[in-house]
Amino acid sequence: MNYEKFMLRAISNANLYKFTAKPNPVVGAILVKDEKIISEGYHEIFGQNHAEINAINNAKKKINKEFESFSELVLICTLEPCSHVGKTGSCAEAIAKTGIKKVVIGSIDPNPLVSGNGIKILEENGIQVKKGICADLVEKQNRFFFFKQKNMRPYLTIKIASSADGKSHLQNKERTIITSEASRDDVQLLRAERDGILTGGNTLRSDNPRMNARVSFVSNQPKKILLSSREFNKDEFKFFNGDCVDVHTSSNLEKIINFYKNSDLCSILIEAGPNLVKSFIETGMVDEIILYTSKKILGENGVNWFDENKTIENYGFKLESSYKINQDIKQTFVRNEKK
Ligand code: AOF
Ligand code: ZN
Repeated sequence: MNYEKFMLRAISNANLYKFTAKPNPVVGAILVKDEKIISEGYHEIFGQNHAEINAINNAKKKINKEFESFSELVLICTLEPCSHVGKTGSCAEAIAKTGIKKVVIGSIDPNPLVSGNGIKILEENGIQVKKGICADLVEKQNRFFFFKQKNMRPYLTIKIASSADGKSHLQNKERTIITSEASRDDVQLLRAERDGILTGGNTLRSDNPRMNARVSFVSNQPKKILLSSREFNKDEFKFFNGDCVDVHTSSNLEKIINFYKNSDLCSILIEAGPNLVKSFIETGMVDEIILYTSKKILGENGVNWFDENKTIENYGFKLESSYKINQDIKQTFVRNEKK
């Protein structure tokens, strides 16, 4: 059987649910009989059925029509079926119960709760397991999830909007809009793609931001995180807006990020002012910086993003991609050493 063909289909269709499955990985499962697809299932919504369960339930509708017994079917799944009972039951146990005899897996699940244990359950039940089909693609499409499990902390991205002369905003002025509407729409996508969004008390007070992902499709919203040692009245700020916000009063940034090591969050977008951004970069924990630069000049009254003679490159980042968004330039920098 051409496993790769079905695996590529499962990987590609799983991705359709990336905004509603997050912070869970996207996962796809296909049941095949003699090169023919009997059913498919995907992890569509965070907290709901895993892919394998959806594929099995969809196949049950065809039993005694397109096949007689699950033992005739091969299960192709992009990620190792889970062994644990989480928000839903264990997929490996559910697969074993059906009588399926062969399972083909894309990648091992890096989640320490599962890693290798799902395969163990399958094999203990006499199921033949083949693994490692297109594993690199599964890892790539779930890059934040894999990063989090390997590094025991969320992937950190800093977003910066800068004037042509390297400034963040005008001194003693409320919100300064620097980049174009198109660039600001692009930021909404960055927010939708990530699991958390973090800002500081200064940005909260000067900009009164909402910091939700305003996109024109259904997306799970990033969890809001605020760093502020000062007291404030929640009713005065749009950031709270009935949402459950994590407020950290500590100034120990490593400790704050490590707080998320056992959470669901696999990625956090940091949208803050120059002081907090600089402090984060200095921790050495930042993985990516996305810089939007406009043609506007803020001049002498502008506040610099970085100190004189400091650039993103000499903080240890390298340019990965750049392109124009109308008159603005978007550049993505990643940390020099490979994670
Ligand atoms: C699977 N199939 O479709 C997915 C899996 O909180 P829960 O119960 O939804 O479990 C989430 C964990 O399950 C997630 O961290 C990852 O290890 C695994 N995801 N496993 O067998 C799926 N989405
Ligand atoms: Zn599962």
